Amino acid sequence: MWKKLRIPIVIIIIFGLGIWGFSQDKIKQEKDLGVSLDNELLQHFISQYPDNEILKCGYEDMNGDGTKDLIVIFNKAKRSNGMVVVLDKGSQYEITEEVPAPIENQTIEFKDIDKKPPMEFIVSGSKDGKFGYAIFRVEGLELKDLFGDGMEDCC
Ligand SMILES: [Ca+2]
Ligand SMILES: [Ca+2]
Repeated sequence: MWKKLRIPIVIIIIFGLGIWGFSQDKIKQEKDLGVSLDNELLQHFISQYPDNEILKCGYEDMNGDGTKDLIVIFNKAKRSNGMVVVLDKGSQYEITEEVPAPIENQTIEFKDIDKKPPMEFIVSGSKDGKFGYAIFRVEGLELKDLFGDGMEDCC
């Protein structure tokens, strides 16, 4: 009796673990990115940077024109990450210049630090246990680094 059942049970367990692992991956991916994969700005980024893994996103109006824009932190090469903002200009999307981004534990926080539009954002992260952060503002297609500490150690 048990001999006959053993193989089907093993198959069911392996198959079940596979589905569970896949669904966990999907949940993790969507949760970690900070935005859903079908976001149009994210899709635009993917079309322009097809080979870069996306690590973290932030979805807010970053240039004060009333449309939400997308901050994207992505992998460029081994231990080298970059960040851009995809701006939603209504009829078209524009991508800002690229700046270096932290290697690990990236977070994006929105804060209007000077109480004047547009909203600023704070990027923090680490590399080999060294923590750093910087405050950015989108000016035109430039990502202006307003203030920061330790970014050169974590990017
Ligand atoms: Ca905007
Ligand atoms: Ca501001």
